[in-house]
Amino acid sequence: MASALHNLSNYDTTTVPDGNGWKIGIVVSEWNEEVTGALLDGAFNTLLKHGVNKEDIIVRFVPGSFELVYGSAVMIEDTDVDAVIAIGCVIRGDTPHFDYICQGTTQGLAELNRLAEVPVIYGLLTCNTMQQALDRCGGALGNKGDECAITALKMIKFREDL
Ligand code: DLZ
Repeated sequence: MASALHNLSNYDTTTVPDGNGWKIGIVVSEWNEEVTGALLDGAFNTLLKHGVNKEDIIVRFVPGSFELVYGSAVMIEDTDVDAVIAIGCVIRGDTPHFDYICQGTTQGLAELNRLAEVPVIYGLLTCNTMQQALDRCGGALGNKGDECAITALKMIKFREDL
C-alpha cells in the first residue's frame, strides 16, 4: 500500500516557502471531530512553524464533510485568503452513503480548486475504519493536516512565481 511507505508528516523543510504575510483559511468538518480536530492541529501548527502569523489563519467549522465545498467557496468569496484547506473525515458505514459523501465532496472540492482564484487543498480522509483515520491524523502514518499545510504554502508560492 502506498501510504505504508509514506509518512504524511515527513517532508523536506528546506523546500517549504516562508508563509509570513500569507493568509490561510481552514474549513473543518465537525463529523468525526476527534480526527478532524487532530488534523486541524497539525495544519495549524505546521503553518505557524513555517512563518504564517496566527492572526492570518482563519478557522471555520461546518457540520459535515459534504459542507466543505460550500464552506470553502464562501471562505474564498468573503475573505482575502491566499489558500483554503478543507479538512474532513469520512468513515465507511453499512450503507453506500460513504461513497456518495466522498464522491460529492471530492468532486466539489476538485471543481472549486479548478475554478477558484486561490488554491483549495484537499484534506479529506476517506477511511474504511476509525483506526485508519487515527493512523493518519497524528498516528503511525503521520498527520495529513501537516501535509495540507505544506501543500497550501507550496501552491501559494507556485502562483506567486507565475
Ligand atoms: C451523514 C454523514 C455520515 C453518515 N457520515 C459522515 C462521515 O463519516 N463524515 C462526515 O464528515 N460527514 C458524515 N455525514 C454528514 C455529511 O457530510 C453531511 O453533513 C450531511 O449529509 C448533511 O448534508
